[in-house]
This record gives sequence, structure tokens and C-alpha cells, in this order.
Amino acid sequence: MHPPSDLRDWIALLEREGELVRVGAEVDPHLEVTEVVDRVVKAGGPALLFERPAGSNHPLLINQFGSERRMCLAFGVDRLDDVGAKLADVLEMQPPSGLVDKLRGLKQLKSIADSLPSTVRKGACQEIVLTGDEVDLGVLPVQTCWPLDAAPFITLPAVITRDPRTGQRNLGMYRMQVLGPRTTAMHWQLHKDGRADFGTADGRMEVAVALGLDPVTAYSASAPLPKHIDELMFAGFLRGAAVDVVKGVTVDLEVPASAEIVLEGYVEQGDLIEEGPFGDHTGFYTAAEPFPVFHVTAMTMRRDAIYPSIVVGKPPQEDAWLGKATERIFLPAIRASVPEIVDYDLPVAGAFHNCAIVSIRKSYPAHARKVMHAIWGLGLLSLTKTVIVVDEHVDPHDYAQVAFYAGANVDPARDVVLSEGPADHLDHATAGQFVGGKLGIDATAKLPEEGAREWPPEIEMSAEVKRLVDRRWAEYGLAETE
Ligand SMILES: Cc1cc2nc3c(=O)[nH]c(=O)nc-3n(C[C@H](O)[C@H](O)[C@H](O)COP(=O)(O)O)c2cc1C
Ligand SMILES: [Mn+2]
Repeated sequence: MHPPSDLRDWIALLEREGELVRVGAEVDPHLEVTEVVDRVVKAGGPALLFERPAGSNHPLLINQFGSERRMCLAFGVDRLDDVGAKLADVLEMQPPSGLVDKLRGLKQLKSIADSLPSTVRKGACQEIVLTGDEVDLGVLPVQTCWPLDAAPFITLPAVITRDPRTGQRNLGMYRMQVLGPRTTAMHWQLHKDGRADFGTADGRMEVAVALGLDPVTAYSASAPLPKHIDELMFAGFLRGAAVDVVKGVTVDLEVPASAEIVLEGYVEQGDLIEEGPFGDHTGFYTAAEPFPVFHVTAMTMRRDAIYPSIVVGKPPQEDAWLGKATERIFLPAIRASVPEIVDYDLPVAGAFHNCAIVSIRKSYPAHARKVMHAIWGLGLLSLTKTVIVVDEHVDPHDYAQVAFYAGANVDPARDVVLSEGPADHLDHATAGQFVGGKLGIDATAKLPEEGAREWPPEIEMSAEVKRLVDRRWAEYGLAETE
């Protein structure tokens, strides 16, 4: 099964699969949509297409990513780990030894070559072209999500920039506060690639924003790739089909040809505005602070464009599933540099950066500490506040098991690491912004060199008796158990 080719293809798939409900009633994008979606997300409910958002002629799609099943449909897989496996295949490529291997290697190389975006002359995203004074962001059903939010903001954009020095493209998902008919703020945080591009720009830097994409490309804008990797190429690789791009009408940037809506424009050095406050995925309102103003020079659209949205707030929200996809897809990439990691879990309640649980194949003293420091040194995982390390036989997704070992195997006087490092831009708990403490909990079984007495065996019933009880279960007259 191929991942959907654009947003409409995706909506049709969701509808066929019983994963989408059309809401015909008029609903207000000011707070009301949030409350409806919050209830639907928390109940594991469907994607919603609000056909009549108050004050706008553009339907609003939300909760498209809000369940594991929909994430799998988006990627055309049965399990999200299958997407990771595709990446692992390429990351673990070995020099071929026989013909079969060579052919397999060629196929893998071809899958990379076929991932590059392909430039087309015409794109549906430019069926309607509005420039200059014709642009009015007010026609879009942009949500005001929470009561203390400063303004409406665009929540699900793919923000496209190029590194002014290398020309390398970047896509990032950064919220955009609507400031006026032709201006928004651009909330790229300290550790993000779009911000780094802007940091090296002289004067103006062109920016394009794509709204309403096929789900894999939209996901890719949120993926924590190393800066030099083009998220559009990554999307092409994950989709198994190149993303078609078309040149912008007022900027020298390519945009996904099938986007529902594209905003083109620029940001400029020294042109900043107090952005926020907004309720965010931390579950709190993040304080107002200066961010660049994005000036829109063109707004292009498909006919009857659909506006995509998402709500971030106290977890769990829809973005939890984008995060879970990242957790699964990036496991092989993490293993490529820290191979002793067996699995990991970023609890949804930990809002991505508050906690990571990592299981390892422990083979030497202080191994768990080595892995903690690796996590604190790895891309955006470096922002993780608490790392809990368990042995390979412990399932990091089973929080009861993890709690058991974090209690039973830990001497807090010996097995806790306190360190310091960069803190998430939005973390409100640290004493100062951007810098904070790190907590590591080594919940592995300890070795003598780690200052442990003899480690007792764990209780486990013998396989023989288990088999006997399996065999005799019916005789006991008890109900079936798992
Ligand atoms: C719904 C949603 C909203 C997000 N909003 C922001 C934001 O406002 N600012 C930001 O810096 N990152 C935000 N992120 C996270 C970034 O998209 C993510 O860190 C991504 O890796 C950024 O791309 P980059 O690594 O190319 O900078 C958001 C993610 C999601 C899923
Ligand atoms: Mn990037």
C-alpha cells in the first residue's frame, strides 16, 4: 500500500477506513474547535473535517494524526517500526558480497536517488495566486486554541528555508502567530534549523510555508533530522515517491506542488515582535518573547483549499502520535551511533523532552552512564531532562515494569547522575532559560565494579512448571487467563 499522494488522497483514505467524520455544524475556530478536538483526541476518536468553521470558507482538517492506526495508514505500514526498518536497511548497508547482495544494494541506492524532490512546472498549489494587497490571512480558519493565547496562530505549517551559506533546504514545523492580514510571527526556537538559517542571513531571508500536505511530508517537517538532511528528501524516501515541488511565484524557493495553501515571503534581521503567550505542548503557557516577523508577499492556493490544523496542549494531544512516529522511526538512527541501545520510550505525558526510558545490552561497568551521556549528546534528545536506563529484558514501554526496576535496582546514593546541559526552549521549570539540570537513573542490575554487593537472582518460575500448568489448566476449573 502506497502512502497518500496529497491531502485529498489522504482524506479519501481516512474516509474509506472509517477514520474521518465530517462536521457540518458551524463551529468557531476561536476556542470551540479546541474543546471539541480535545475530547475527541482523548477518546481515541477520528479525524475531523469541520466543513463550516465560523468566519471562513475553507474547511478545517484536524486530528488527522491522532491515533496509531492513522499514523500507520499515513505511512502505509502495519506497524510504525516498519518505517524505522526501512531506514535501518539503508543505515546498515554493508559492502555487497555476491550478486544478490549487489542487486539489493543497488535497489537501496536507487531508493535514495528516487527520494530527491522533483521539480515540476505546474502545481495545484498555484491554482489561485494572490500577491501584495490581495493577500489576507483573515480568510483562513486559523484557530485561537486556549483562553490566554495572545492571538490566532497557524499550528501545522511546513516552514521552508535555505541555509544562506550552503543553499541546503530545511523544513520545520514552527507555530505562526497571525499579526495582521499579511504578517505573522515565526516561532523557530533556539535549537532549530530554520532559526540557524536565519542566524546566518544578511538582511532578508526568503521563507515559504506549505499548509495541507500529504501526511508523510507534513510529518517530516516535525522530524528532528540533522541540519544537513533535507526533510523533503526524507519525505520522498519514507513515501517511496519523490515529493513534487514547484517554484514559488515571489520567492526563489520550491514548494510542494500539491499543497493546499502556500504562503511566500521573507523575514528580516532586526525585525522582531513579542510573540505569544501561547499554550503549548508543555501543558503551560509559554511566555512572550521576541521572534521574527514573517512578511507574506504571496498566498497561493488550490481551489476550495482545505486548511490543516492541530492543537497542542496538555498531553495527550494529537501531536503525541507525531512524537511516537519519531520515536519509532529514529530508533535505527540512534542505534547506528549507540548500538547497545535495544529500545526506548518517550512517555507521552513527558511532553517529548521531560523523560526518556532506554533499555540497553549492558556489558561493562558504568555502561548505563555512558548511554545517558550519549542521549544528552544526541540531536534534540540532548534536551531530555530525565533518562532512565534499564536492562535489555525490561520493556521500556511497560511503565509498571520500569517503575519496578527504578525502585528495586536503584540505590539513590549510588545510581543517580545529576548533570547539566541545554534545556528545551519552552521549559519553564529551569532556573534560567535554555540551561538546566539533567537526571539520570541507572536501573540496571549492578556489577561488583559499580560498588554492588552480590546481585540476587530475579524470581522466575521454571519453564517446566509453566508448561505443566499450561497443560493442566482446564483441570483446575479456572477461567482462561492471558
Ligand atoms: C504541532 C507541532 C508544533 C510545533 N511547534 C513548534 C514551534 O512553534 N517552534 C519550534 O521551534 N518547534 C516546534 N515544533 C517542533 C519542531 O517542528 C521540530 O523540532 C522539528 O524538528 C523542527 O525542524 P528542524 O529540526 O528542521 O528545525 C512543533 C512540532 C509539532 C509537531
Ligand atoms: Mn531540519
